[in-house]
Amino acid sequence: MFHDRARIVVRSGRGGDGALSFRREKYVPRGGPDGGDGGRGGDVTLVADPALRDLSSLRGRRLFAAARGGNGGGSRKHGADGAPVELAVPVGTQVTGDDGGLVSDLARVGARVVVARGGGGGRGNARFATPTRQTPRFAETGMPGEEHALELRLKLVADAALAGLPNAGKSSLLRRISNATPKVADYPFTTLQPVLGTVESPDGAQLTVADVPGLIEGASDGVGLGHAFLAHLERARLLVHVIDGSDGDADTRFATIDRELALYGAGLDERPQIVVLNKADLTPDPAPFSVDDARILAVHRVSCATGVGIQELKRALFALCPAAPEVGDEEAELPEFLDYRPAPPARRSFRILRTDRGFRVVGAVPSDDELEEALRGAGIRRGVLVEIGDEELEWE
Ligand SMILES: Nc1nc2c(ncn2[C@@H]2O[C@H](COP(=O)(O)OP(=O)(O)OP(=O)(O)O)[C@@H](O)[C@H]2O)c(=O)[nH]1
Ligand SMILES: [Mg+2]
Repeated sequence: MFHDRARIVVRSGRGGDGALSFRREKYVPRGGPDGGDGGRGGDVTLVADPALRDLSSLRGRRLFAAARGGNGGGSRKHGADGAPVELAVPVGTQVTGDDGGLVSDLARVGARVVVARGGGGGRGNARFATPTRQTPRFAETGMPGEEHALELRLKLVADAALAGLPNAGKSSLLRRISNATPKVADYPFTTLQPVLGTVESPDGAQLTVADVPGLIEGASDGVGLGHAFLAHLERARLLVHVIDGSDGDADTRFATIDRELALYGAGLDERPQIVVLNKADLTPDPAPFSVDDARILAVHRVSCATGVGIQELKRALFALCPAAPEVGDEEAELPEFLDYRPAPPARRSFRILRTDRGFRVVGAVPSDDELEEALRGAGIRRGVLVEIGDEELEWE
């Protein structure tokens, strides 16, 4: 099975706590503060890996959690950073967050995005020593990690994509022009999952072409295989509309597919097209194709069975496929090729310090709920003292 969707939960590590510690040496009655800092919590990062075909490797598991940072220790010992988690996803994976908004689009090989940022480590009390405060009796606790529910959706990245009715000969064409060997058979819906092929020109240029399942009238209402797989056409800059041209019905077939492209949306009905009238071997004298449309850059009559017209079509593909946007040309790339938007680091308007009596809260606390969550995260227990401003409370 080809899985182009997955739902996962990612959780970054909490930062380790800073240590509250004083130097103890023989014959030194009152050593200075020497509590080290806590380590950073681990991040969860997605990386676009060209070796992956689809999202099936993420489907067995739901939660991906990075490790928490280690606590600081005495003698200014720093806690270890929490081990990060790196998840490989196929190139073309789009990530949507809890609120349904696009978080990131890993459209290029090696693109990375941090989807859950590890919490910062707390500072140990050694860092709070000043000439006027030589024995700071507090240390910061670590910052919390983040947890997000994400939906991953693969949209294949191809230069061109084949579209057409079942049995038109799309897979036969991909076999003819590329290194891919999708299944071909004389019944509709032979192709059940998208296949990518690489087409090479004599001078060494390459184009990737996607073959997707056939579309039929009503696909937008779920007829046939539906049209969800048209997501794999969204990034293609050129559509190759394959039509069985062996009888006089090519114009009607063109219109049927065109309607489905428009109903799907995402601008598919505005893409430039090459129309391929296939199965030329079956009719020596075919009816003309008479659709006149500015999107149609060229019409080619071919036979995937005999190879007639295939070389000319390949040349046209290289000549007519619109150039890829330049890497770094943000205006051309965004929003379609957006591939990195870092999640903002967790920020808080207050901090929680560990003291030798319990906890102390400093800064502006937005709500009781938030404070409670933060104190729980810092490991508070029943009966422990919490100082907030001049107030002293006992945790229940
Ligand atoms: N005579 C002839 N038959 C062809 C030609 N191209 C494809 N076919 C046949 O048409 C049938 C369908 O071909 P496919 O390539 O599987 O068609 P498809 O468009 O990929 O079909 P789906 O995957 O079902 O959407 C097969 O039996 C092919 O052998 C051609 O140029 N001439
Ligand atoms: Mg096919």
